[in-house]
Amino acid sequence: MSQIEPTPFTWPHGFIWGSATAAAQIEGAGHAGGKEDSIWDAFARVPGAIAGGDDLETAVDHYHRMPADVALMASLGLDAYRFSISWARVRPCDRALNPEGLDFYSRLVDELLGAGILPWLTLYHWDLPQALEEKDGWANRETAYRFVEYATDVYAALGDRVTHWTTFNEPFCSSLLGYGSGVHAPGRQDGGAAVAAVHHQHLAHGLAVNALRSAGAQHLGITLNLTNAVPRDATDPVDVEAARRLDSLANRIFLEPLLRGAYPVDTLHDLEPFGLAEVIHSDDLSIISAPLDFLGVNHYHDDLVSGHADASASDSHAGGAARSVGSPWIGSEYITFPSRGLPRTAMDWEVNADGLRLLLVRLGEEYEQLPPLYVTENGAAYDDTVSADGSVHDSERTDYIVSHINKVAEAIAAGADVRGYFVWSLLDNFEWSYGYEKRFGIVRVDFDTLQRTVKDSGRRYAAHIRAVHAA
Ligand code: IFM
Repeated sequence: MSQIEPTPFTWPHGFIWGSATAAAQIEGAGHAGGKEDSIWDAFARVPGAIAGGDDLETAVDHYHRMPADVALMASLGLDAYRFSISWARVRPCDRALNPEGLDFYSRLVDELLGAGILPWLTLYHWDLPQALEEKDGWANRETAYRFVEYATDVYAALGDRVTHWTTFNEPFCSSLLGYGSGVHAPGRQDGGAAVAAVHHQHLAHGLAVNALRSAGAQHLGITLNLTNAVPRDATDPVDVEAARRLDSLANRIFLEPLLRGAYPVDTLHDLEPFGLAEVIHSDDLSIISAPLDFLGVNHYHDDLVSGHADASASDSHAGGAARSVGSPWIGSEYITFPSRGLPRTAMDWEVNADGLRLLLVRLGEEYEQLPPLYVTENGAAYDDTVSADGSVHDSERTDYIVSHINKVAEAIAAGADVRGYFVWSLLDNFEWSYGYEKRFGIVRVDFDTLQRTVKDSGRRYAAHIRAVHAA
């Protein structure tokens, strides 16, 4: 039995309730309809890279089950569905367009609109075409220009029907983790490549915002996974320094170029050995800071941080993988994550709903140019049990979601301009280097039969949406 009740709250008019997925995690059809390898297909072939040796070839077969999945979304009463486009499906071999791949997304958008669901499109959720990685991927500035060509193609095909466009999802993971600590595709461990990837993704974002804006797009944004880096002991300079470094590399290296047109001075200094200054060309930051219509915030947990090696470190991580303490991109010998004794999800992430409230409020206080916020991902993995009758009573996930929604309400009451909430995820799916081991869905997927079953958390979320709309 879940324990936590929604706090009575008058949600702002037009507040969007949605759910999110990503192409690589759900679509399958890994090499069908003209799609070729993304970096994740290639990474999955590296022995030991993915738990259980899992791959993305079938995933949860959304590619073939799309109309039924949209019907499921409609049955939950979702206002919006946040999905991503597979670049390797649309432009598989670097530059040639694959009309069949694009057509899948066109059909998806029509299906969503037919069901009264707002399509919320993300252009890049980590799955670079392998053909581009073979030309040095995001470490190569040219990839930013290829991204704009791809974004322009997608806009030309869908811009008549899709209103909300996100350039990148969690660039922290696809740059620093993918190129620096190697726990995400393409699995590189090269501090210089990681720092170049950050900057080239920023550039790709800014160029795409300008291109899509010129083509007529009106709701353009980016999604970041942000954390509160809380020093374990605010009077201990070692802990304070560790928190500063994490804040620099997880938050400000993204927020400040995008919102203020400059890298933080301390970040530039920390990353000097990795050549950040050298990859920045003269007009880049004015391109990167093109005005945004929204900022997506993904949040699962925040971090208590220490600079002491013995501070009972955990492996929790903001955004999808175990943190590599002391890996080249972090530029710090020790950043550790002491336990606060809070409950943990199956990812070993602490449950601290108040961290979401703090983050949303803090962003508004710290950034004068902050556009409206959307919580574009929030949710939890737990080891679900299927009852004899096939139902899934996922009370921990239900409580997690309700408690975080309550904190979004508190943040709005405290002045944060939050306009939507998307639960991660609609479906159990491929959780990157964890393979199919971790279940985030509010809908269970039986990975053998691919049958979908709405969990209690999905029913509760649907009831919440109904109640808000009825109020
Ligand atoms: O599954 C991921 C998603 O792709 C990006 N944000 C975090 C989720 C959970 O790890």
